[in-house]
Amino acid sequence: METTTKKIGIINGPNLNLLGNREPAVYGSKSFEEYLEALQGQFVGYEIDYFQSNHEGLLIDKLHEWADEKEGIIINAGAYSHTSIAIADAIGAIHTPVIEVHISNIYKRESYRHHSYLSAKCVGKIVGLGLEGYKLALYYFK
Ligand code: CA2
Repeated sequence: METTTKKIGIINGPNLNLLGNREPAVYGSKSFEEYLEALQGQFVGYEIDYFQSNHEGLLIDKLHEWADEKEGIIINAGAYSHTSIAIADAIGAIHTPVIEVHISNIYKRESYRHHSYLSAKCVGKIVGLGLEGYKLALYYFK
């Protein structure tokens, strides 16, 4: 019997490497690597690749690289979501469906976090559900 693997990429942007270390009241107390390990156990038959960078251009390079490789991409571009037309353009330029995730409820926070340049280029967006947002996005790609 033939088995297929679903290839999904998760991209986290600036400061998300600090998850689990600081601001647990806003972002929780688990590192993303810990969370990802648990996710990988729950999503058998998935190949989930993870990339984090604090640099805008590297996030764009990864979107280009994964465009033909992945069936779906989940992105939390952090604060670049609110500023980066370049990342929005990169998402708009690829055919792979992209889901935007935010750990916190950006609409309950400062008004400058309410707008994301990425949202209109993504198939959908999940906000405010903590790290579980990434899991829900994975279900979409099932
Ligand atoms: O809620 C989200 O996921 C955000 O994308 C997180 C970004 C923020 O700029 C967005 O407005 C909303 C910030 C990520 C910072 O992550 C930290 C994690 C732990 C400690 C400090 C920062």
